[in-house]
Amino acid sequence: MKFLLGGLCLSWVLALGFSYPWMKGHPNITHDELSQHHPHPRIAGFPDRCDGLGFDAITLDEQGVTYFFRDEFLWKGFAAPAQRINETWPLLPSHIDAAVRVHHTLSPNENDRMLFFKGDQVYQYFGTTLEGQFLIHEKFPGIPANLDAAVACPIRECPANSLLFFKGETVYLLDLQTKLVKEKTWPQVHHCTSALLWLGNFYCFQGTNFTRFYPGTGIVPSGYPKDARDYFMHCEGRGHGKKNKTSADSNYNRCNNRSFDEFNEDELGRVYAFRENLYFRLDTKRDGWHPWPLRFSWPELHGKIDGVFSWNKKIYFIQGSQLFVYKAEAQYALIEGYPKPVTEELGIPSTGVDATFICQGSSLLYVILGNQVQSVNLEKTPRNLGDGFRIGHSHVDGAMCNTNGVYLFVGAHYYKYNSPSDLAAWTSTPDPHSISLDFMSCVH
Ligand SMILES: *[C@@H]1O[C@H](CO)[C@@H](O)[C@H](O)[C@H]1NC(C)=O
Ligand SMILES: *[C@@H]1O[C@H](CO)[C@@H](O)[C@H](O)[C@H]1NC(C)=O
Ligand SMILES: *[C@@H]1O[C@H](CO)[C@@H](O)[C@H](O)[C@H]1NC(C)=O
Ligand SMILES: *[C@@H]1O[C@H](CO)[C@@H](O)[C@H](O)[C@H]1NC(C)=O
Ligand SMILES: *[C@@H]1O[C@H](CO)[C@@H](O)[C@H](O)[C@H]1NC(C)=O
Ligand SMILES: [Ca+2]
Repeated sequence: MKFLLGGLCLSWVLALGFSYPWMKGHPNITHDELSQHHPHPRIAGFPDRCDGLGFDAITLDEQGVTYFFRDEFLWKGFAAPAQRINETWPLLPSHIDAAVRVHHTLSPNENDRMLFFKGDQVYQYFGTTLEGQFLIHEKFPGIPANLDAAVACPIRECPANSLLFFKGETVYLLDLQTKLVKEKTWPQVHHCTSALLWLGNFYCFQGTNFTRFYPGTGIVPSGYPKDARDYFMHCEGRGHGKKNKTSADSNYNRCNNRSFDEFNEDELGRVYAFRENLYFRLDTKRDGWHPWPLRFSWPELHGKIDGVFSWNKKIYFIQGSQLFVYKAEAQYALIEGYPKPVTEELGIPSTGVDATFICQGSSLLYVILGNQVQSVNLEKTPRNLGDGFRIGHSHVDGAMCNTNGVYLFVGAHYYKYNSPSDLAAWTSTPDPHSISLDFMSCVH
């Protein structure tokens, strides 16, 4: 998937030969095959996904493989040729209306199920096993038959685990916990023929066109619609393979052992790695990998981040002398008045910050400058740098604390300490580990 005008395209990434786990869905396609910029072979009697006719439904399965459905066919992943639906799901009808992978972590019997909608019926599968067939209005009271599209909105992307259904002008938001249905009309998102959540981003497809939207508001950022053939698949003469970059030095290549600027885990469990103007989402790794521009989540942010931390349901970014503070709800929103000078806000220097971290449940912010770590109690006013300590690294790129401990990121490696006090009391530097192997799921 691509975003030129500040991004890259799937076919371009494939052309650069990103290693296999970059995305799922083509386990039988080798690295070398992906490196060649050829569209998939056509099979007589089977449709070509590049014909511009769009899809009946798109969804991921419980392993993170994306499926595109049309008529009695499906395409598995982003590059494979068409096959018949009944080869994978023998009892599923053709010409489905909508498909969705349910996230319902509080209800294991419903979590990670695939639901297929057709007419007034809903088919529930776990993997390829049909678990039941229901009437839509019985399983989901308030949701109409003959849907256009459906997409799941898990708790990290929506205030509650929800399903979004599209029919004509209307969007139906079903809260899976309370079973309440809200109806919305979103002027920019309607008549979706299929819908998809991929690595934290929501898409409404209208035929081969698609728009990205925010599920809380239905707002579409500028630049849409785009043509799915340039982003979600590999089509001859399409895509954007012309960028003058090599995979070896590209910021986009998460596996090249180049440094990252920062890492952060927020209070909703969203984990990010930041590199220049891009971020990777780590908690969605089972669904694949893709670099996104910062503005996809934080429209006001551009360029290298010096420090990031989450505290009090907000996410804080230090960029040079400026501090950006966002409300960290399902969708991030810049708090009015920001950015503000970091020195006034946090009492820390306006230059030289290499990394910041805070451990959940604590209000003690750690600021790393060179080999010095100093702390600020965010609950005190005025905020001032407290006592510091030295660490055994002359420079770190980024730092993060989560329930497992404190991680310092230096070049291609990270060093793990059990706690801030463990870091303060260091006598010898722990063994370096590979960021690309342990954080970015790269295989070598
Ligand atoms: C990969 O190909 C082999 C042989 O062609 C097949 O048995 C296997 O099911 C395929 N794996 C997947 C995940 O499609
Ligand atoms: C799938 O459908 C095709 C066409 O209707 C049929 O020829 C084939 O036998 C079916 N395969 C299975 C596994 O049901
Ligand atoms: C797709 O988008 C283009 C503009 O980018 C528009 O001209 C075309 O009518 C759209 N097609 C559909 C099916 O909405
Ligand atoms: C690509 O970049 C290289 C080195 O920066 C340069 O020599 C070359 O001319 C560029 N190619 C194109 C097509 O812009
Ligand atoms: C990155 O580092 C890992 C671990 O040291 C190594 O196995 C791998 O080959 C390196 N990758 C590249 C692209 O240099
Ligand atoms: Ca549809």
